[in-house]
Amino acid sequence: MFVLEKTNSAEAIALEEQHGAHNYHPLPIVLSRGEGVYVWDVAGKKYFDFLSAYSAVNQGHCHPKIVNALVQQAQTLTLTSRAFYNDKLGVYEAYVTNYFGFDKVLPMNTGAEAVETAIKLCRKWAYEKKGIHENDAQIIVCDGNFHGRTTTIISFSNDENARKNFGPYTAGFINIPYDDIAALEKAVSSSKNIAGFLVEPIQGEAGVYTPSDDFMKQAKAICEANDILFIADEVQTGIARTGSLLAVCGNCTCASTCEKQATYVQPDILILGKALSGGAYPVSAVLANDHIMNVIQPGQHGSTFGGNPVAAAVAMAALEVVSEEKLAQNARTLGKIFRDELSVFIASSQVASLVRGKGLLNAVVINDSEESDTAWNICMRLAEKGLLAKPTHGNIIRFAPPLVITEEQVRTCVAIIIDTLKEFEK
Ligand code: IF1
Repeated sequence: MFVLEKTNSAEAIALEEQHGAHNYHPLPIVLSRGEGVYVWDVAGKKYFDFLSAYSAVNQGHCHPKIVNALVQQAQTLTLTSRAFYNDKLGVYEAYVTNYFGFDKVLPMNTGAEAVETAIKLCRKWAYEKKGIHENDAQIIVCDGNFHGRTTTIISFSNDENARKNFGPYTAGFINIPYDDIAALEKAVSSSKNIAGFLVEPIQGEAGVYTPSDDFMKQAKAICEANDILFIADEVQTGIARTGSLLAVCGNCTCASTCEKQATYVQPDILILGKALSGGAYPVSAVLANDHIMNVIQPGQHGSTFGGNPVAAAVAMAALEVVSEEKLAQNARTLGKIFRDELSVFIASSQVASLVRGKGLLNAVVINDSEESDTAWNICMRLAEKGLLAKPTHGNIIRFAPPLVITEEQVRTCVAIIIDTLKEFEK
């Protein structure tokens, strides 16, 4: 028997090493508690969490309102399957569709499942509404994309690590460069079988790559003109992370109910996950209007856990927290401070070459090759100083704290980051 209280870091790491598949390479930090912007390791050391479980914990760790919803519902009814109705799902469906301004939602659990759902929905719509011949539908996707890890999704990834030796791959996707309107126009006019354009408003995995300001708007216009579904994967960028409720909202802090509709690009299909539950439970969703969503009929798609009462209760609480605590506004204001402060340092830095991002989804590009271990070493040193972040693509460090962070905490953390980068100046 393992005595949990005595488990120290080395033991915890050794257990994972021996008994778990080696599909991750974590920093050697073993966490055992979280609250708000903080997490603690097994030795009691406190850290600022600048990963937020890849933006799932936007509302902060263990938010009491979300935990309370989880516990209350878990003590009442956890799972019915969709063979029966439950008294929470409809309430949640009404809430979430109103919140984001769509007719209908299809509830799933993980981000990848929601992306799969969107792909299936788009294809079915293409055959039954647009009149594309069966099995001929093509979906345009972008180079550098990250949409999850299912067999179909990795089929259109360019990340060799994510893709190699998992074939044969699913057909039906056309890759174009990201943030390239001309390439989109060319791909759209190359075939009559284009059903959809699947895109991340900011590419997270590619290193927080933010497209030009009007890319989303122009892409949407091209889709509209050609009867192509604009599918936004906001699994990582959505739910206030980038300083607006959705990254496609541009400068708005609320979705379709917002008065500044001018900057809002309404996707035909919206994909959400991660922070939809505040990290308390796997909850994802696909939103669309009736003329699209109604192509799915009983028996054609689903999930044992999708739309379960715990997920419904948790997601409602998580979205309430986002509005009540004005997290989009906070992300926008504090993200600007974060980038402004770091830019001043980076202007004269040899080790960091750029800070980029939107709201509180930011990244610092380290002035070294992707193969170098500089970014990793910087993250190890940041951890020693009480700040957790993780490199992506070898030389980029992503900084994405919970959105409940305060201005004072942001300034403290910027100082920690600058002090650490200084240690690596050549
Ligand atoms: C891993 C990155 C983040 C996503 C978008 C769908 C999904 C994701 C835009 C799938 C998931 C993850 C998963 C995580 C690493 C990660 C990630 F580094 F790859 F880019 F967040 F920053 N669409 N993103 O970003 O959602 O099925 O995982 O719930 O290790 O795979 P999921």
